[in-house]
Amino acid sequence: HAADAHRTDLMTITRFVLNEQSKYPESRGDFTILLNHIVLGCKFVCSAVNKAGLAKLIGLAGETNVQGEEQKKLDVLSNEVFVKALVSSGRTCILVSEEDEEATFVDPSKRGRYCVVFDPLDGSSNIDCGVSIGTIFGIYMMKDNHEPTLDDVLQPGKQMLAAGYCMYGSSCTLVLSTGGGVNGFTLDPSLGEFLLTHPDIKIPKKGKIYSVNEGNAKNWDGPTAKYVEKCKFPKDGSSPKSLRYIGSMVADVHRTLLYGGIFLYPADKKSPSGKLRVLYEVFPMSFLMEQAGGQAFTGKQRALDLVPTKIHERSPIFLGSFDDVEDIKALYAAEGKKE
Ligand code: P6P
Repeated sequence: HAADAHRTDLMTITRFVLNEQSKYPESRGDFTILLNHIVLGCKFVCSAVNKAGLAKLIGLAGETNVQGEEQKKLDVLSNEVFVKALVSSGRTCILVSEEDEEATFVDPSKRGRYCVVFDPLDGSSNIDCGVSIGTIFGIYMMKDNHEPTLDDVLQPGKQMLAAGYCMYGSSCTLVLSTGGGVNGFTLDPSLGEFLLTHPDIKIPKKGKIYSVNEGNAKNWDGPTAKYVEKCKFPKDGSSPKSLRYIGSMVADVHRTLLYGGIFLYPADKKSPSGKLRVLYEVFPMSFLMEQAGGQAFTGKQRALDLVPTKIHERSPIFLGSFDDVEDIKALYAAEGKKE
């Protein structure tokens, strides 16, 4: 009867955030308005992603659609939707998107206090084969109303007020933290509302899954290679971990959050800073992991302590169950002592 309870509780994401907001009497509801616009973007992208296959089928995608317009690629469309939704919220001042080389500085007439960093459709190369993809976002708040500069978004992840992702898969699930734990909401298409379905998510302290692209093994550094070896051939007589790697960060992180284990995108000889982007992939997912009782490590430091110098900077990342990340931290520390 849990589903019925959700129906009668009707704990929508908007009501949930309003409840959170009521803890801050001085707040003027700006964050709730901002979040509502992010939720609107997610609903739109969810509908577009679900139609993508159909669009291809009836010849809408690719060259032109029935109106003779050029059918936009989903990641370009998603980016436009989020930029428009965030600007029109009147609550943002800087936007950093994976899709845009430069940051967007919102016109003073529409400016608010929040800086939003986001990947509008991460993993979009997986759309054609139906693998789950997602939107990832993080939110900083300007300390005062000085003229915004890039420095206002080149902040360590621990300065984020909130972070989340929306996964477009068999269902549309939005996972969010505003600093007081992690909650998951599932879109009920018949209501057009995200309902609370995963209250207070906590990641298991230790997991049985490791998640890495083994195809890069030739290029790994010592500690990563040693750690993966330990997962496959444990010396302490415990059973080997299972490998699960989807290749879409939102899907791999969502499974890690719910089932436990560790997700790794290490540096390697080809990409010394790894592949994943600090502001709108590493930071939001690290924020969520810490809020859920896990941790996130770059190979050198706590991921949320990293201070980015460029908006599209990359970093290696090891995140997930507290004990599993602790194990790889020990291997990097031992390596550090040797140097
Ligand atoms: P690789 C998708 O392209 C992405 O940006 C993330 O979603 C995913 O975790 C990673 O790249 C996969 O990269 O090199 O393993 O294919």
